[in-house]
Amino acid sequence: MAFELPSLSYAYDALEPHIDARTMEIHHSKHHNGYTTNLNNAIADSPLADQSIEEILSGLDLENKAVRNNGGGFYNHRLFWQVMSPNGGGTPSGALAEALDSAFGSFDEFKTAFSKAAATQFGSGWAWLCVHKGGSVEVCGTANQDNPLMPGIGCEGTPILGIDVWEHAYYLNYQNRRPDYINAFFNVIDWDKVSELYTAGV
Ligand code: MN3
Repeated sequence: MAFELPSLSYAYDALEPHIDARTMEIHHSKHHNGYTTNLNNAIADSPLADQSIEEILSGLDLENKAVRNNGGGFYNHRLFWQVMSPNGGGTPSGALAEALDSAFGSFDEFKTAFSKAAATQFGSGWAWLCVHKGGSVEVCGTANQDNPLMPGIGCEGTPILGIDVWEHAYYLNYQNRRPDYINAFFNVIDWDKVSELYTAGV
């Protein structure tokens, strides 16, 4: 089964003014579509073609650059679209809120740590909030299309929130002002979805 570009559950302009429609359209229909096509080409006629994306990434040979870059790109963007919503923003509640308080002291301190990871990722990459078995959470960053599912990447757990800090994610609207984009991202985070992923990953 080939992987398919997932459709968004909202329109390209639904996240405005925080993320503009043109950026969303290019990001989804060109960038994510490209990763999906290239992933399928990279795994065709190999044993990987029968695996889930989670299995492919957790068992990845990091020297397999085609699968590392495109499998990462496929998975990372799929998560990215899911954790944003036109009805997003605010703060989480319940078990996730408690886990953030436990790890960081408060939601605001979590936001500072996550924003710092996103802002200080040199060049292209992602910042993540991950859950570990048992329920603890951590913030980390990865380069390019790497993610915490990949073995030995220096960042562990299951990603439940991720922000794309490649310039293609914000340059049309924010140019070099990555911190403004990161701040705006907090206005579209779907904490209900992140909580659902937290519960599934505990
Ligand atoms: Mn991207």
